[in-house]
Amino acid sequence: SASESNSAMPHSGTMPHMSATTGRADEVVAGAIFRDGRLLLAQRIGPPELAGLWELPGGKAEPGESAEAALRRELREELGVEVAGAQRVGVGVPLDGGRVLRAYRVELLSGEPRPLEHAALCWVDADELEQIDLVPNDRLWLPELRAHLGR
Ligand code: 523
Repeated sequence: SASESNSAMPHSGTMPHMSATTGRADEVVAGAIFRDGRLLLAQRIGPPELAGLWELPGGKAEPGESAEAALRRELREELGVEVAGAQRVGVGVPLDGGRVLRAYRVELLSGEPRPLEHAALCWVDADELEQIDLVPNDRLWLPELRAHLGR
């Protein structure tokens, strides 16, 4: 296989979170959709420790899938919308299991977001973003999200 023949990345076969094609840790992608000075947040249903908290919607990229493709797929599944682009926002967050969580600004092309896999959705302005209970990882992106909202 490609991974066995490439000595620069010999371990991807035994490290399921590593991409055999890029040698980078697989991602969990999270999408920041802005509209009319507001940011879309989604309320998690689970697991219990995250249920009720708000996040940038997204999920695990598939092996070999680009961040932009993963965002298109995940936001179609979770919100029923079409998005494009992938502009990094804030720090990457190492997760248990070796993946890295990264946020990206995406542009809403079509569809009105619906909570197909979340408890609810909301659009927050800069003041509301400060008040809402975000999942702990997503709080790390507050400075950049605030800046995108003009604060
Ligand atoms: N986060 C997170 N913030 C955030 C997302 C989209 C994900 O902290 N905005 C974390 C939560 C989980 C991990 O990343 O620890 C995977 O996210 P999840 O559960 O939304 O991804 P899925 O839906 O692809 O995962 P499975 O249900 O396991 O397939």
